[in-house]
Amino acid sequence: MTKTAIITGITGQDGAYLTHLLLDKGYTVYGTYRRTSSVNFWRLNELGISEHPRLKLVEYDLTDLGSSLALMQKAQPDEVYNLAAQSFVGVSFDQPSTTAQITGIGALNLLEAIRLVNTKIRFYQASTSEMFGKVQAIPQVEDTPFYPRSPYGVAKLYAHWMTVNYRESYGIFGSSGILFNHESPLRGREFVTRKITDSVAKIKLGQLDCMNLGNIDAKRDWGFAKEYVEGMWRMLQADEPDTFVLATNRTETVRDFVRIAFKAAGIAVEFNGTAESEIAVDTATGKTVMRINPRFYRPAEVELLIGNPAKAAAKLGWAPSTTLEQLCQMMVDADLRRNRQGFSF
Ligand code: NDP
Ligand code: GDR
Repeated sequence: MTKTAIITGITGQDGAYLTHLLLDKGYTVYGTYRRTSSVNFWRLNELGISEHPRLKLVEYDLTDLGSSLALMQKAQPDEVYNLAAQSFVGVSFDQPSTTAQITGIGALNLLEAIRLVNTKIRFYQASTSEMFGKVQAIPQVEDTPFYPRSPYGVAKLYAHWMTVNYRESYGIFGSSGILFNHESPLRGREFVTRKITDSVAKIKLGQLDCMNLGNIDAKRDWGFAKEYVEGMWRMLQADEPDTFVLATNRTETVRDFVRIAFKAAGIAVEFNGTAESEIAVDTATGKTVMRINPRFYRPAEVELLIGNPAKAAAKLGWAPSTTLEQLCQMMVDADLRRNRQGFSF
């Protein structure tokens, strides 16, 4: 029998990849987007699925419990993937209340709707390595203590514990995926990897002289988003609901990512200076192609993330396979193509 799924946040990176995956598996997908004056489905268009006959696009506000109830009653889904969020850590410091409402209470509204409409609906919560924040162990695993360092991390932690609580209180199949950073050519340009690959492409094409970054000492565990949405799906096909880390178990600094991205465009760089005066110089031309701008520093930083996905490997058969160099090459190539065409979302 074919299944029906709701995916909240279909206009985002993961929403697009997960929709593609579920449509391929024969699902009917209700993809939610929020009302704005100009909705943007560029990611669904890039994947060629925006007009798919089994994709139903529905307007939905996840801060509204009534909207969540109506959605659940209308779609009668087998599975719900809650990907919608105010997902940008930097913005969460400027908009902490909005972030709490969308990223925290939004998940609760969906859980409440499942409790009231049909407790057999399976629920996936998009949890995050940002919940580990000021890390208490290296590498981080499912039972590493949490210590969030931003309003976003705190809101996500609330949603995570609500998922666990509804599992234990009402027997709802609620699984929480603690996903480490995952990137792709569909990543938003406000996030550091895509900001870097888009800037590298523009510098290569002579459309930009230099990029400005914040803390390039931060270390992240970066994987490929397309592989991570497969892990989300596997979590809801398991016999029992649970919490799983998805990560690559490799960590690099933002500085390393800059170097790898320039290399992917055929440009060698060297770094000079320290702290706020650090720059990256194109070794062939002597031009400065990256400088630090403290505007991009955060009030509190997550310095080091590295996750061990051994539990997901053992219980879900999930493992990442794309290396950081391959991922970066894919992103730089896509941004070169888009910027050559004068199009870059
Ligand atoms: P994106 O920022 O690309 O997408 C977020 C989605 O949420 C967008 O579709 C956005 O819609 C939607 N959204 C935001 N606010 C609202 C609202 N008020 N009502 C309805 N929808 C809203 O995120 P990703 O795809 O990268 O991430 C997916 C989820 O996974 C997020 O919850 C994120 O926090 C989490 N996560 C992501 C990781 C990553 O590395 N990518 C790692 C761990 C967790 P719109 O287009 O209108 O803004
Ligand atoms: P993150 O991703 O905060 O890890 O959250 P982001 O790419 O924004 O930052 C990663 C690291 O890079 C540093 N940095 C900069 N970041 C941005 N955005 N812009 C800059 O110019 C810049 N310079 C340095 C940051 O300080 C940080 O240390 C992402 C989001 O997708 C979350 O939703 C998700 O939960 C986590 O990943 C896992």
